Amino acid sequence: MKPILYSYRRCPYAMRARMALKYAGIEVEHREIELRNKPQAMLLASAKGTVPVLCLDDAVLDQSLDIMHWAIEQSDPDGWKDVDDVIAQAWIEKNDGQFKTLLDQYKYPNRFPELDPEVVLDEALERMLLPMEGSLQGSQYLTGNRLSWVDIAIFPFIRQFSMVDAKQFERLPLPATKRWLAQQLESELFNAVMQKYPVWLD
Ligand SMILES: N[C@@H](CCC(=O)N[C@@H](CS)C(=O)NCC(=O)O)C(=O)O
Repeated sequence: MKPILYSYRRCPYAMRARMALKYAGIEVEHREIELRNKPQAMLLASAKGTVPVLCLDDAVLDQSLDIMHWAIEQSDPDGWKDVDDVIAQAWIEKNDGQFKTLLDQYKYPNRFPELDPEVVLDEALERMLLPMEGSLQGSQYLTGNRLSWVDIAIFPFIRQFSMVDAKQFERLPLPATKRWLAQQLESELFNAVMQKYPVWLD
């Protein structure tokens, strides 16, 4: 039986998992969910109620990074795994930690009336976007001159950031980051995982 993937099209965590699964050539039974109406079958598999969730014969993976790592353990045709673990971990912590918090603050200013949007943007620049820019000016990808799982894990979050206010993003001094982002946005892999599915119901 194929693994079952519970997913939500626009979720950046689900996107990174779908990209890794597709890259590894793993076919899944895709179950598109609504966050407001999660299927019981998904909650039975993983009570924490976040997507993505991958149900294997003998395990349930309910963290997007675990799904990515599992996928590239099965097959890694272009050497995504071939990275310095310390550097990889540092980027992931930056992204999934501080940057994700700032992204939510930037995206939903109404939920954070006490915060000054300009300060939020400055922090996002200082803590993530400018360090990324520095790195991407030195090499083509975040961990060197080859695409790795780290680029794929981070890309959906930068994409989301760039879409909050596209005009503002265009004005930011991030040429190398924009090149990196555009390359992923145009990739066959990304476009393949953005296909639309009807909502799956129990
Ligand atoms: N640490 C989790 C986070 C996943 C996550 O937070 N996903 C969001 C959607 S982007 C979610 O399912 N939220 C539950 C909800 O909104 O009810 C992972 O990496 O898989």
